[in-house]
Amino acid sequence: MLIKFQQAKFIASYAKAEQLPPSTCPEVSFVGRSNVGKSSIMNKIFNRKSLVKTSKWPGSTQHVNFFGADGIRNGVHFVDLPGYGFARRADKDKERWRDLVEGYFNQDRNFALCVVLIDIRHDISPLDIQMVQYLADREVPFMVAFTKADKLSGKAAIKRQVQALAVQLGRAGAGDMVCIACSALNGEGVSDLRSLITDAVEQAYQSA
Ligand SMILES: Nc1nc2c(ncn2[C@@H]2O[C@H](COP(=O)(O)OP(=O)(O)OP(=O)(O)O)[C@@H](O)[C@H]2O)c(=O)[nH]1
Ligand SMILES: [Mg+2]
Repeated sequence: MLIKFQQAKFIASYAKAEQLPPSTCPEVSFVGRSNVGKSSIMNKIFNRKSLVKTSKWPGSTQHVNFFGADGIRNGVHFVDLPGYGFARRADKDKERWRDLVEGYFNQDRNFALCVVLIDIRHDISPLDIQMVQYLADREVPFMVAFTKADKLSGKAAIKRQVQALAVQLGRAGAGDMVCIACSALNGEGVSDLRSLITDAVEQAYQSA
């Protein structure tokens, strides 16, 4: 493995988009509904228990958190973003989410890959569709990871559900995209995620 995922380090946490430093290497970001497991899958990718802060309660990640890993050219940054669709969230919090997430993607940055996480047990939500279309509009390379695959029983059920959800995304006009199942609990799909991330970062270096 080129990228030294296991030696990833916390870099910094930003409460406002304008505090973000210019990007210095390809960035891999994680987006999705609040509580879908963004921070958890990052820990699993890094093979670390709690480098990235997670919680049982939605709204755990409130800032844009940067992590870094070496091993590939000038390195790679991983970006943990706050989640969307937290129903009880106040308008002020929603505004902050918009400022942070749209603020991040609106900047002129080296976007290698955005991993959109969607719970494998639920239908695709309008917010997921909006997110995917938003990334497509901005030409940010992205893929979809259906998470919490451990909650379904058996490989056949997982495969069927991945196909069904991919069809839902396709029907919504989201276009073609890589879709995989993963789990932060049992590690399913994590090695595939690591290779997809590595390829995307290499691609970003080649096209820079
Ligand atoms: N069974 C199972 N639970 C998971 C998985 N991934 C995350 N969880 C649980 O889901 C909850 C939320 O996980 P987080 O990683 O904090 O979710 P998040 O998407 O970062 O949430 P926000 O920061 O609030 O947007 C925690 O209780 C996790 O233990 C998974 O793959 N399988
Ligand atoms: Mg989080």
